[in-house]
Amino acid sequence: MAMKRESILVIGANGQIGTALLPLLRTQFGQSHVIATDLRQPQSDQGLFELLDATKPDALTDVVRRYRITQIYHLAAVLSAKGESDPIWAWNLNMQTVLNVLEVARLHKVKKVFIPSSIAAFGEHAPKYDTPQMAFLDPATVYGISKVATENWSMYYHKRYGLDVRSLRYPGVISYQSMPGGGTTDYAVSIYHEAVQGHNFECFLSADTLLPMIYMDDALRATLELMDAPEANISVRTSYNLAGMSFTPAELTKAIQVHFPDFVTEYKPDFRQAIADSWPKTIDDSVAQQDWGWKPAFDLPRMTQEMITNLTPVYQPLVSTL
Ligand code: AKB
Repeated sequence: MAMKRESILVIGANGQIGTALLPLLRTQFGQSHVIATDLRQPQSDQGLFELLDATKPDALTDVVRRYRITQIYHLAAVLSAKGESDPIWAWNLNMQTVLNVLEVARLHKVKKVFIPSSIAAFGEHAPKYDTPQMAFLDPATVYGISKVATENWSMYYHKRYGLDVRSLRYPGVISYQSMPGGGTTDYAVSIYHEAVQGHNFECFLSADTLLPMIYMDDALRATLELMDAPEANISVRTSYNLAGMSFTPAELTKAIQVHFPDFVTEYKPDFRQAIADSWPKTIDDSVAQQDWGWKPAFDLPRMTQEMITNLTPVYQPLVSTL
């Protein structure tokens, strides 16, 4: 297959989504056409990398010009739980990076930009079940507020300047490639790490907290399918609702017990419970289905099988020497 002559910039490449997305982008566009950037060096170096603080417009401009960037994936953000420890810092970091990306993309005629949003954009006054694409957005966290602002800025840049910005409202993303940091849905990743090590798990949400989640393979496929969709199909310029599956910590524990019957979860809800309670329980993503054919492939049992299969070898040497 002939490589597309694009030059792709990934901001926040060491994060949960960036780590898993980079290999796919490098396969699709070619090793020398994907530039990974982050505040810190990656743990393993697999391609072009630049240190970049995306809060600095000059530094971002320099990378975009030097590599003649045609597409930007902006994946750096302070997540829901961490953002609450320092709201003004979280707001400044999330918004400065978004505004720099949009403005530098506009000035340097970048063809396409991806900036994710989140289920955290919803709050108290959105319906909790089958939350629709168009719902009232009154988020409870600074992360959620920054995502609503990001959605509106993206739509503004599209309407005013014709910038092709695309976005998904990610549910909690579950993956084995790296640990997420600072999210409320992160319990659903940590639980697998404990289970494969033969440990029990202390959950910071209550047993019956139903939340929308998605397996990383589905989240990445959705991202690439959205970015590949013809521009004429994109009817939503704020951010698309995206559904994978919804489950509670108790249901996730049961799915893990199919593989590890002695596995036990203890429940000790903390401040993250109120954040989870402010979010949707299930998502209506019918607009994404209609516009660009979205359909998830992973349910809870299939994802659990994959997580355990991929994480077991990571801990095998440790477990067998105990
Ligand atoms: C978080 O929990 O903050 C994130 C999200 C749902 O956007 N995983």
